[in-house]
Amino acid sequence: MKILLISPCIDDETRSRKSMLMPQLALFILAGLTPPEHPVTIVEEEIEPVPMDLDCDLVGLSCMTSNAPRAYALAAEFKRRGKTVVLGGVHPTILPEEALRHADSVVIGEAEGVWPQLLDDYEKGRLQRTYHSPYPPLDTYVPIRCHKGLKKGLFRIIPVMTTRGCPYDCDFCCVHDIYGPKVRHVPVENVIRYLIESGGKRFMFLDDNIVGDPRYARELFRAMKPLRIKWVGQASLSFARDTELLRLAADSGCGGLFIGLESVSESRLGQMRKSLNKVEELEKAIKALMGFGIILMASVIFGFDEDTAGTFGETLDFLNRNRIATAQFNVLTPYPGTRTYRQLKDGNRLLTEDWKYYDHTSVVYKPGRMTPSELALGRLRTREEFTSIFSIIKRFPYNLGHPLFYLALNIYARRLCKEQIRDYPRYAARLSLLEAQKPVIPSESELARA
Ligand code: B12
Ligand code: SF4
Repeated sequence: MKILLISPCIDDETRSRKSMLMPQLALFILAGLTPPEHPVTIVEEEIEPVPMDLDCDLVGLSCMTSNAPRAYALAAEFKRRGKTVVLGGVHPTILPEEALRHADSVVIGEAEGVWPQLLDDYEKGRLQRTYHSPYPPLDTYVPIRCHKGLKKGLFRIIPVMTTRGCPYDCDFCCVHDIYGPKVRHVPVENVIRYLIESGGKRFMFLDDNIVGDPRYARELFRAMKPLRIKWVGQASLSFARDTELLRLAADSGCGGLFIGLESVSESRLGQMRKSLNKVEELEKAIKALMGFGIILMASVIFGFDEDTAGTFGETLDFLNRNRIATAQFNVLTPYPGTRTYRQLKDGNRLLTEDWKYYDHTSVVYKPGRMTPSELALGRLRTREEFTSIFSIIKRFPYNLGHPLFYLALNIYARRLCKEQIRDYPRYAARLSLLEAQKPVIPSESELARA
C-alpha cells in the first residue's frame, strides 16, 4: 500500500508566506508508526505543491481549524481520483462529524494507539469510519525521520515533543480537550535517543509547557546537557520561580522561550487561570528569565471582552518596558470546542464560521468594547510599532545573550508585519462586508454610551 501524507496550507494562493519553518511533526510520527513495507510520501503544502496525481492508495490529511477548508478541498479532489482519504489532527478531533462528511475515515485524537490498526483494516477492506484511542501512553519509541526536510527550512529547526496534555483549561484553548488534563511523557531516554538520531543541533520543543512537570523537566535538562544543542520551547512564566530549574534549562542549551502572556491588563489577568496574575509578578518573572540570557518570545491576545482601545498602548508599554525580545500579536479566536466559541456563538457574535479565517489574525467575531475593525487595526498598529527599527534597536542591548537570534526573529517579524500592512485594505474590505452582513446585538457598554 502506498501512502501520501499531507499538511495543507491555509490558502494555496498565499502559500508564499512560508510561516512554517520546521517539519510538521505529526506527519513524521505517522510515517514512523507505519510498517516499513508501506512506502510513505510526505508533502507540506506550505513549501511545495501537492502532487495530485501521485501513485498512492491512501491519503492522510492533517489539519487544524484554519486549514480545514483546504484539507476538505484536497480530500474531495483525491476522492474524485479514487483514493481513500483519512483526516486527522486538531480540527477533525474537535469536529469529527464535520470531517466525516469529507473523508472515508477520521482519526479522533492521537495516532499512536490507532494508526497501525487503521492501515491493517484498510488492507483487509474493513476500514472503520472513526478511530479513537484516548490519551495513549507515549512509552514506545517511534522513529521520526524529519531531518531530510530540513534543507527547505530557514532556521533548520527540528521539532520535538516530550509531553502531551495540559492541566489548565483556558476558555479560548482546545488543547485540554484534545490531549486531556493529565500530562503524559515520552520517556527521557527516548527523547535523548531521538535528539541524537536526528543529527541536528537546533530543536524546538512543541510541548505546551516544557516545565509543566518540574521533576520530569529536571531529568530531561540534565540528560540534554552533554549533547550541546540549542533549543527553544514554550513555558509558563511560573518557571521563573525555580532558579535551579532555570539554570538547568540554560545549561542544557535553552536559547529562547515562548511565553503565553495572553493579556497584561490587570483586570483581565485577575480572571485568568494563571498562577502569576499581577503585572508586577509578571515583570519579576520576566526579569529572572532574561537574567539567564534567555530570549523571550511573548504571545499576547487582543479582543477579550474587557479589552478597550487603551489595551493596545498598555500592552506595547509593557513589552517595551520589559525589553521583550519578540512578540506575537494575536486576535482572540473562538476555536470550535472552546468555551469562548460557545459564548460568542450563543451571543450571536460570530461574524463568520468560515474556518479559513480562524487563524489568530482575522477578527471573526464582534468584540465587547471595540468594533471588529478597531480591533484589527489596533492589533496591526501595535505590531507595527513593536517591529519598528527604533523599537528593535532599543530592546537589543537587553537581549545580548543570543544577538543573532534576536535580530533574525525581529527582522522576520518586521517582514511579516509589512506584508500584513500591505494586505490590510483587502482584509478591511472583507471585514466591513462581514460586519454589514451580520448586524450584531450591541454590548452593554455600547448601549450605555448610546
Ligand atoms: C507547533 C505548533 C505550530 C507551528 C507549526 C510548525 C510545524 N511545522 O510544526 C506554527 C508556529 C507554525 C503554528 C502555527 C499556527 N498554529 Co499552531 N500549534 C503548534 C503546537 C504548539 C504543536 C503542534 C504539533 O505539532 N504537535 C505535535 C503533533 C505530534 O501533535 P498533533 O499535530 O496533534 O498530531 C497528533 C494527532 O493530532 C494526530 N494527527 C495529526 N494529524 C493527523 C493526520 C492523520 C491522517 C492522522 C491519522 C492523525 C493525525 O496524530 C498525531 C500524533 O498523535 C500546537 C499546540 C498543541 N499542543 O498541539 C499549536 C496549535 C495546533 N496551533 C494553533 C493555531 C491556532 C495556530 C495558528 C492558526 C496560529 C497563528 N496564527 O500562529 C497557526 C496556523 C498555521 C497554519 N499554517 O495552519 C492551535 C490550533 C487551534 C485550532 N483549533 O485550530 C493550537 C492547538 C494551539 C492552541 N493552544 O490553541 N503552530
Ligand atoms: S492556553 Fe496553554 S495553559 Fe491554557 S489550556 Fe491551552 S495549553 Fe493549557
